[in-house]
Parts: sequence; C-alpha cells; structure tokens
Amino acid sequence: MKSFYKIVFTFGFLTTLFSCQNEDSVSLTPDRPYDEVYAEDIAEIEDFLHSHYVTVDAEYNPTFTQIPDGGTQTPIWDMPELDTIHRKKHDITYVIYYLNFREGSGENITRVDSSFVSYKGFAFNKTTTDGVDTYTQTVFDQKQSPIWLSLDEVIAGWSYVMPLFKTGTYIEMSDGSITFNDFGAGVMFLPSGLAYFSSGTLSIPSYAPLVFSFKLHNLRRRDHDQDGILSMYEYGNPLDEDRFKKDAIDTDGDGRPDYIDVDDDADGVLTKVEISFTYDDGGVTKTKYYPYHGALVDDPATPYDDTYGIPRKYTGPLNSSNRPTPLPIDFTDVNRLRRHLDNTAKPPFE
Ligand SMILES: [Ca+2]
Ligand SMILES: [Ca+2]
Ligand SMILES: [Ca+2]
Ligand SMILES: [Ca+2]
Repeated sequence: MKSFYKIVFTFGFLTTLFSCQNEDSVSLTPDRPYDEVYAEDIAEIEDFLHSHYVTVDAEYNPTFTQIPDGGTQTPIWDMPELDTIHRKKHDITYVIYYLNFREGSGENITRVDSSFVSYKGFAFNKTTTDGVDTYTQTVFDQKQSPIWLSLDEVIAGWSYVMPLFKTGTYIEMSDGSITFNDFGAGVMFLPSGLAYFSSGTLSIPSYAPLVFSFKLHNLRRRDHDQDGILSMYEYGNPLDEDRFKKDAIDTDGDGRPDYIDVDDDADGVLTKVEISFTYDDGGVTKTKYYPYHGALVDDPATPYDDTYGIPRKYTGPLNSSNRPTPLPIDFTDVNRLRRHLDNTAKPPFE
C-alpha cells in the first residue's frame, strides 16, 4: 500500500523533508486526533505571526524576531507578502499561511515534479514567565546548497505550497559554478498535520507547527510511468484531497492513477504505443511520440507537423478504404479526448 510513498533512510537518519507519515501502520500509542492538534497548531502559528517581524537579506534569507514591548515593527500578520491557501486533508480544511517574497520568473512546478531547492526549517516554542512571553527557535534542518526533492515524496505542506512558486533563471559561470536569479522565494508555516504530526525525531518535536523558508532554484519534469506523457499532464490537480494518490485522475478506474498507469484506458494497448507515429526521414522510417500539446510553431526542418499534439479518435471523412481520416482539429482541439484515454480508439490508426 505504501510502496509509492518512499521513505528514505541514510544510516538511520531520516532525510528530513521526506514524508514519514504511514497512515497504514499500527501504533501502540494511538495518535492524537488531527482536528484537536490542528486547533492548537493554527493558534500557535497565528500567535507567532502576530508577535514576530521578519527581515530578509539580499538573498531572501529571512530572520524572524520577536517584537519587543512597545516595538513598532510590522508584525508578519500585517505584511502584504503574507497569504493563505486552504487544503482539505484528514477531513479538516487546513489553513496554510505563507510569505511570498518573490514568486519567481520561470516555470511553475507541479506536485509531481522534482524541485531543486535550498531551505531552512525551524520549530518555535513559547514560554511565559511573570506574564512575559519568550520565544525560542530551533533549526532542525537546513540546506544552503540546493538539493533535488520530488514533490510527491515530501511532507504534504511542501507539495501544496511549492506549486505556488516558480523557478527563475540561471547562468553557468566560467568556473563551472551556477548562479541562480529571480527564483521563487518564500516561507511556509505548516501545521503538524501537514508535516510530521506524531512522528517527531530528536530535533523535530511531535505535534508542533514548523516554519520553512525556501528557494525554488530549478525543476525537472517527471514521467513516472515512462509512457511518454509527463506526469504533470496525467495526475490532474486535486485541491480537495485526503490522499494524493487516491484523488489523482484514474481514467480507467482500475485504482492505478494515470501517472503510474502504462495503459491509461485499459484497452490492452500501451499508452506509449497509442501516442506514437512513424514518419519517413530520408527513406528511413522513424518512430516519434506526439507531445501532449503540440508545439506553438511548426519547425520546418522536421518532416511532420510539430503543432500536432496527441490526437483524439479521428472525426474526419471516410477514405476509399472506409476509414476515417484525421482533421487538424483532431490534434489541436483543447477539449479533445486524447486517444490514449479513449478505449474505443485503438490501432491501427490511419
Ligand atoms: Ca507518464
Ligand atoms: Ca488507471
Ligand atoms: Ca499513464
Ligand atoms: Ca491504452
């Protein structure tokens, strides 16, 4: 059941951001109810946002500081960069607060892509002595040099917030190093139900909200089932979810979502075969795959029409062999049912 959710151990240390919630496991001590913990977490997060201000350096590294008595600093709560999203999970509509320092100028990442990120995560704790609140911040993980993380394998909060941001640009310097510019940068304030919940570690307390600052340097599109269609086109974008895998698109209803199904319409023909076509290249027959969407402009250097995406079952007139012949719209209509998802469309295709 859990094979798709990878848990990564390295000599006994859990790579922090990877999801370690196993909802199928049996625990000797029952977990606390999600709604009860969420009520505490969101109150603590909102208290933190009211009682702290934040400064960022030129590289968008934030520093959070408690507003002193009588201080005039703007609390995070009142900053225009503070925004919220709502995501349903555990039968709770979670409010997620995040700071959008910079959205990024490049490509949007999706929940099934791989992210190249740097980040810093900390937990906070409040103690009150003689009516005076004192906050401590405990950094439990940080990566100053970016690392690759697949967004379907990390804690839920990350997979919800990162797609709100974009990559930037990068240039390779003469010494081989890479400089990133205009990347997305922000901070997320996660209730524990969207992070590690009951499974704390030595450095991460159980049932504690966590704060992550992050920078999205780059991304890599993924094709989980290697059927020639990027996962970003196959999983859908469910916002109302209890489990990612359960709510992803499953065209043939066999319990295996399209992004991990090699025959999406269960017609016995592999998706990869259904989206392929052959063309003549100087007397040599070559095979290629229609891209999900066609290219915006045809490349005259290729012997085929690059503006063609994956076609639907042809609707054109019958030819002399009484078979339908395709129309351009069969390849380009934005609302078409692409033929790898149509179990009445089977090869041989004209
Ligand atoms: Ca795929
Ligand atoms: Ca399926
Ligand atoms: Ca598929
Ligand atoms: Ca098929």
